[in-house]
Amino acid sequence: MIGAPCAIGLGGNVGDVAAAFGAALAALDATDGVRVMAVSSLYRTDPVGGPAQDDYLNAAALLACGLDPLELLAVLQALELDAGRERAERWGPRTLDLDLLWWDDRRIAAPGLAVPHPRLHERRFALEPLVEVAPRAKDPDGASYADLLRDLPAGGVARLGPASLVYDPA
Ligand code: A4P
Ligand code: MG
Repeated sequence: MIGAPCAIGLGGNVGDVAAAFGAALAALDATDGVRVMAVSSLYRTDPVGGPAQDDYLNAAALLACGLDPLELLAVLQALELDAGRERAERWGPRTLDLDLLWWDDRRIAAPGLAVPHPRLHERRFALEPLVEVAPRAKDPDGASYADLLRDLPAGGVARLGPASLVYDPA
């Protein structure tokens, strides 16, 4: 399959988040022009920002994408809606957050889409799974995400188990 290497971050803290991750990745892999190439371990992470809230689960996936970035964002947002729809009223709006973290060597500043994700470099919960699936990825200025991760304070992110906890296509 021909497509640009890019990576998404998956997050959530309401409902069966691991199941939502698996369903979203299966749907992505079944989308024309998108292939899931690698999936990270599952991480339990301290919430960053926002109100007092439960711990998150986070993961990342490396994709090969023949869509353009705004088309992929639309797919991601539709999958967020699918995941949130069932319990939206009782549990609040978000069981699943799908962020486009990185797109090869591209920097994108479009209405509604900033790539690399503007807060990626400061968030261990996003960088750690990203580096797992794309260990040589660099930001468009040439800074290695593995190096940026090493410079972040430790803590707040615990690896729960292997990628098969996130997505097991077998
Ligand atoms: N948008 C712009 N660029 C992007 C991108 N690269 N990927 C726009 C995805 N969306 C992008 O997103 C708000 C708008 O961002 C969208 O309309 C889209 O056009 P949203 O998903 O509706 O809202 P959000 O995610 O709550 O907003 P925001 O500001 O993106 O929040 P973050 O930065 O995603 O943070 N703590 C832990 N431990 N783990 C987490 O996963 N996540 C958040 C959310 C906070 N704390 C967390 C975690
Ligand atoms: Mg988001």
